[in-house]
Amino acid sequence: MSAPHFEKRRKLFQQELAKLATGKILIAVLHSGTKGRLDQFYPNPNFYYFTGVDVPDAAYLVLIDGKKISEGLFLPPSNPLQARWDGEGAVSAGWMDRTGRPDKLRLNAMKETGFSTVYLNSEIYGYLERYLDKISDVYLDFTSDGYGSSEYSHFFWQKLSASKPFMKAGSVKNILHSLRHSKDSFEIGKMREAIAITAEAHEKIMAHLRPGLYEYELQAVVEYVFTSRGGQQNAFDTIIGSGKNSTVLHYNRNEKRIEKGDLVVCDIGVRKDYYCADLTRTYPADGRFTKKQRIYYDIVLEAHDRVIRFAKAGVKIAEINMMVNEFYAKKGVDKFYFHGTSHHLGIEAHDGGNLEDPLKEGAVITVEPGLYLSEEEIGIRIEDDILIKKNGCEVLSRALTTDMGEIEKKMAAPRKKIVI
Ligand SMILES: [Mn+2]
Repeated sequence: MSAPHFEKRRKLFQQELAKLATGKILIAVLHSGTKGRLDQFYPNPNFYYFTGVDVPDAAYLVLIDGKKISEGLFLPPSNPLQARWDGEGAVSAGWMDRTGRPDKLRLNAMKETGFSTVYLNSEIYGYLERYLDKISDVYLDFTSDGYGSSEYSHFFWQKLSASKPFMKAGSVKNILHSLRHSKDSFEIGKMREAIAITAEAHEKIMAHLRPGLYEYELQAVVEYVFTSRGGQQNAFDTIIGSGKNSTVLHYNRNEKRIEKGDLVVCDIGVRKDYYCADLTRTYPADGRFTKKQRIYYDIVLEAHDRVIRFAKAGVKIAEINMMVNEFYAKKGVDKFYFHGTSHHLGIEAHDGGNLEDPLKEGAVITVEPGLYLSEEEIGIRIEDDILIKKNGCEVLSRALTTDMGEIEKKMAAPRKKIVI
């Protein structure tokens, strides 16, 4: 946890909420989510973005009361019995003695998180009781896109609205999208790390790929790299689609034997220190592209390069999509393309954001045109991650080649055996 980053973000969030309050009393609550019994816990991205706290059953509350803005972090209690199963959480609520002195656990939580107000999670309703009669609006995280589940917010709302039927619920979705749109240098640094690991996994694919391997064997190579470089988890399920499967956008069964002549679409990404990479390359199984594959690869690569020349602050993702569609139409291949070209990338593999909002400096988006000819078993997608700048963009994944000649050169090397 690096408290200053998170505190700065919270201040901006509070300023936006204060605008919404227009003099009324308003509260906003974000939840970290719950942990499935045998699942790895992963915090709700919005909650994490503002707190840096990675524990289940926690909440972040903001109360706007005129000029007065208060915030609180609600944490689970320390539970030694549970800790024998799940380990002790990074922080827990601890308690205050009767004179209002925090104990060791609470002091630790305050120090680690940078919050001066830490409560026990079960105190949240009691805290709200004091204001319930005066609050008219409750803002909750009803975003359902991406990783964050809004389940907890719905539950919370049900409970609140049962006792206060006239209360209005609002969603913090738009505020979150706009705050998370531009990445700061800390975030971009993290994404560079995730991208470097993911690019390395692509290099390993180019060293191992040959006909006769199963798609899952390449998946294992990829995820070996991710895990052994300290990745937390996959940013999304690894996609290794060969032959016909290369034409299925989110194919992730990875169970087919790779045959001679197949194209292999590899759409992969690691999550490292909470930040994601998302990189796709398309490789020929036997190291040489066929004539026909080259024709379509060239078209996809040209679409990809055009977007990279076009992208800069002020451009909308909707305009990028349109540009690619028009280019494909001119080439007569638009019927083989049926997805968007770009999405935001960050704490989530698909960060939220409106396609019609002009991109700002510091936004990180993917560029991933493709073409999918299912009858010919030709699926091609080339995806890079770019950082939007004032007058252009930086390709964060530039080190990973998109060039057919380069790919063939690398794949001409003797094939590495998968031995672990
Ligand atoms: Mn993508």
